[in-house]
Amino acid sequence: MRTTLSALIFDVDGTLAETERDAHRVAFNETFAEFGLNWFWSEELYGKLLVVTGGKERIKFYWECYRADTPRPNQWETFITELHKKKTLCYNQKLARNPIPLRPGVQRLLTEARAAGIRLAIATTTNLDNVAALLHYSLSPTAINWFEVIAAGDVVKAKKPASDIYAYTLQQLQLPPTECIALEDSNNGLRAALGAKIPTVITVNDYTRQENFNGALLVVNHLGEPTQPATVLAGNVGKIFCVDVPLLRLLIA
Ligand code: XBP
Ligand code: MG
Repeated sequence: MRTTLSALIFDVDGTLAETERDAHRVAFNETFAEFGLNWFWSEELYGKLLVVTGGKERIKFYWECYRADTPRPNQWETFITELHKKKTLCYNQKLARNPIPLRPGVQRLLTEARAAGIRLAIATTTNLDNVAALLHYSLSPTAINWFEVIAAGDVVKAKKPASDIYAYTLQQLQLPPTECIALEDSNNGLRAALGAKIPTVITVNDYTRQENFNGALLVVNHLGEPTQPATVLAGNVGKIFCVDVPLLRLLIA
């Protein structure tokens, strides 16, 4: 019996759009300046910090491992929460001013999946405000309604690479993992999806290209457009032009 493809579950940062370097990183730096912290996350340093998912978690990690010399305020956790609230505001304002384009093939695949009656969901470490802003400014003001489930940020306790966000998404969709495909860009994301037993397609980007993607169904440079073919980096599919619905159905059949 063939397995049905019932849902696609998308990661956001690095998968839908290249938000990390030019939007999240910039928003963190703007916020540090506003809070009087003489910290600056260069593109290179940010690549190293991406090992930790979640903005609040990343700030704490940097403080502990790179800037133990910066005195901690009495209410450290509260300070980090406030810092992160401001960062979210900066990020949202930034996307409103300069929308980050979706990666090749993202809009095409979302549109094809909707037309084929495949359900859509999001499983991300970033927070809901950021997801809503990206969808609004980079896809369409109503695109948030395309997704039946948006599992984001602190809705689960343990962020990726823990599988909690994917387990939560499956539970909301009421689907077994074998009827879903996750789309991710990072090793942290792959581990999270595989931890929930969801077959996973990887679209690499500059920050994640060198990571380990063992266990992925397919690894490509991007999802591909008819005018911008995808390159297969790993996976037994021969030459393809795009990651489309028929290919995804074949991959899990
Ligand atoms: C995304 C993240 C997030 C963003 C920042 O990972 O790690 O931390 O960088 O978002 P993934 P917040 O793509 O695997 O979901 O500041 O809102 O946490
Ligand atoms: Mg990602």
